[in-house]
Amino acid sequence: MRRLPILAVATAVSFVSACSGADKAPVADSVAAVPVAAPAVVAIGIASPAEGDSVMQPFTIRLEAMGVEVVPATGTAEPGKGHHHLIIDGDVPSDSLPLPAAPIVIHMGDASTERNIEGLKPGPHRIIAVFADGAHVPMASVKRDTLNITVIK
Ligand SMILES: [Cu+2]
Repeated sequence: MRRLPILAVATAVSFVSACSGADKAPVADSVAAVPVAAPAVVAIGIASPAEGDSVMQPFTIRLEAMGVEVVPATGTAEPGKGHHHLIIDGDVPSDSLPLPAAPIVIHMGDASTERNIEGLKPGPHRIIAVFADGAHVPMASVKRDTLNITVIK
């Protein structure tokens, strides 16, 4: 008869510790549910027009940047900072030299993120968006974007 209370206490203790263990489980679950930061995306993109669109001139190219800061061109390279360039109907001249001031290269050194385009001949055109540092050298770590459109008029 004397052992019964001891057994009851032991049972109560194990119940409490089971409960406290159960209480901790949701905490562990909520910690696990905290979103883990995805790998940083470092890229620029042409938000509009959309790939394959037909456009009438003038039209506006809108750019977006992820993982880099768009700043005015200063002539000096700074990590993680740069400005947009559009290359129209041509290839990127060099991956390691400054983008030239050429008719097919539009420098957006004022840190703008959109540009009105006109003067293209009707027909298909390819536009490459390239992000370059303050010295206009393409940043290899920033993914580029290519847009193919058809100019109607
Ligand atoms: Cu530039």
